[in-house]
Amino acid sequence: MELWHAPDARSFRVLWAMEELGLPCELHLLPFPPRAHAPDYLDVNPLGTVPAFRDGETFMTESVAIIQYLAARHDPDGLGVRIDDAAYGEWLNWLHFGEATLTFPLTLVLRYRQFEPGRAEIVAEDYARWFMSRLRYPEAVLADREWLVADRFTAADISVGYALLLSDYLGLSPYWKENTARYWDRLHARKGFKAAKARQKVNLNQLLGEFGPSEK
Ligand SMILES: N[C@@H](CCC(=O)N[C@@H](CS)C(=O)NCC(=O)O)C(=O)O
Repeated sequence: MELWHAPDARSFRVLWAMEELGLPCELHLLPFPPRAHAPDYLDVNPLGTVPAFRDGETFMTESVAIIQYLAARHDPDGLGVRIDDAAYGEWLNWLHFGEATLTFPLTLVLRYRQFEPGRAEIVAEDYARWFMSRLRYPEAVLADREWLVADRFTAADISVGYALLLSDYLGLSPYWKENTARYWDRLHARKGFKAAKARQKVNLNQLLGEFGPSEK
């Protein structure tokens, strides 16, 4: 298996799942955004986004679909939830919630606060609030659960956990409520999380040097 990844981008979900599962993978670390700093990457993934993932003939570019694929193929009773399990629908819902509902608003905060400040501060502000209001759902569910679904750590926790990682990076963690903050403590104490963090550790200048600046 091969994974194209930029530190702490959504491809972190896949790296984290790989480490939880102990699966070997060839890791291609990219500077962010790859379309500017690693133009050759467009030959691998014409979208220019990370993750990109290859497993034999299978090529995928959606982080949550990839962790669902890995869970179903390699750990259906661990990271995965089987189709005939009563928790299956709820598991799918959390998987998608992590990306579609939680990560999407954060990308607007990231863009208009970090990458293009001064262009649309109101959008960043609105979507930071949007994100906080969407956190109400996991906050409520986590009142009496350690993990989101199926009474165990699953790929759904990786999906939602990544959104928490990004919101922490964006300075929103002081606004999390108690259950969410405790859940985050459990998530980043995991061996798989720490191993993924260690594996992506790279000197940014080294990465940029390797790929070279680009006009594209
Ligand atoms: N829905 C996709 C989104 C992929 C995506 O947009 N990744 C961002 C990084 S978090 C990216 O590569 N952006 C670079 C760009 O847009 O050029 C997923 O979950 O994998």
